[in-house]
Amino acid sequence: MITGATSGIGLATAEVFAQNNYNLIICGRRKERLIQLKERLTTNQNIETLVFDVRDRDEVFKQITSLPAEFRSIDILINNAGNAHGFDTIDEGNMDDWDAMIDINVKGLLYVSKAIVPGMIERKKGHIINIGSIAGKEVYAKGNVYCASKFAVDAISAGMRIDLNAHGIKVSEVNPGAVDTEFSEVRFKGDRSKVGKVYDGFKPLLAEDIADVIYFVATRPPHVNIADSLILPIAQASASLINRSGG
Ligand code: NDP
Ligand code: 8X3
Repeated sequence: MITGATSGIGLATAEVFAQNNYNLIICGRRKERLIQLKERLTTNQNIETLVFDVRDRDEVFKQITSLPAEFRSIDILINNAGNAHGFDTIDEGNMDDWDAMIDINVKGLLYVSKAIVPGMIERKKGHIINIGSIAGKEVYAKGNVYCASKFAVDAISAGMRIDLNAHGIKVSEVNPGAVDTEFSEVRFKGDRSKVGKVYDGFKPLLAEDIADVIYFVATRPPHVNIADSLILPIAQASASLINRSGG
């Protein structure tokens, strides 16, 4: 099950797993995109779509419990849905943006996990892969609340790993640096003058690069857990140091 499969990293991840014949549950708010993706990816495997906003706790549970019987035993949960909203100093931050980041990136991830983890515990089997960020390892200027939401993902991942240790459930975290997706469109609310500058002068990661890592993490032997990983474009040395001399 992949949340945020309508775009970017989640979509590329759905493609990789589909190519490898996994049955998939693809989730997001944009229903049309999910339907098209299902049509495009379906070959021999089964693909189910679930349309819900991860912020809506009741809807999260309603949708997940409505899954047909053959989809209820979720083996791998990829908690990917999330975004940055806004890029402001703390005094200038928009409180609706703060709510969105905390409600989606943190609470949404918790709601989805809460709906799925008890089944994994019952089956004594499962793998949760949380998509964090370099922003969950280092704070950068104007990153404040987005960084806080991803630091929370980092803490929740470590906490899950401890609490689920006795149940044989793997918990992994994949933390990308700059990836060229719809992420900056969302962060800058479609302002092309700002979006266009984010990847100026260097080659960012592609969603496919992260999808490959997620697939690798998900397909290690049963005794191996890649607990944490940080993936950067070669031009990026830290959250705030990117060599933009690449033209
Ligand atoms: P995109 O904007 O391309 O994709 C975001 C996905 O999240 C979409 O499928 C969107 O689906 C889904 N989503 C957003 N809000 C909600 C919501 N309220 N309810 C349900 N689904 C939601 O960005 P990325 O692919 O880059 O982002 C994926 C993850 O990777 C995020 O967690 C992001 O923080 C993280 N990340 C991204 C980096 C980057 O540089 N791009 C770097 C590090 C981490 P829909 O709108 O249809 O609901
Ligand atoms: C996305 C990467 O550096 O824009 O999580 O915060 S960054």
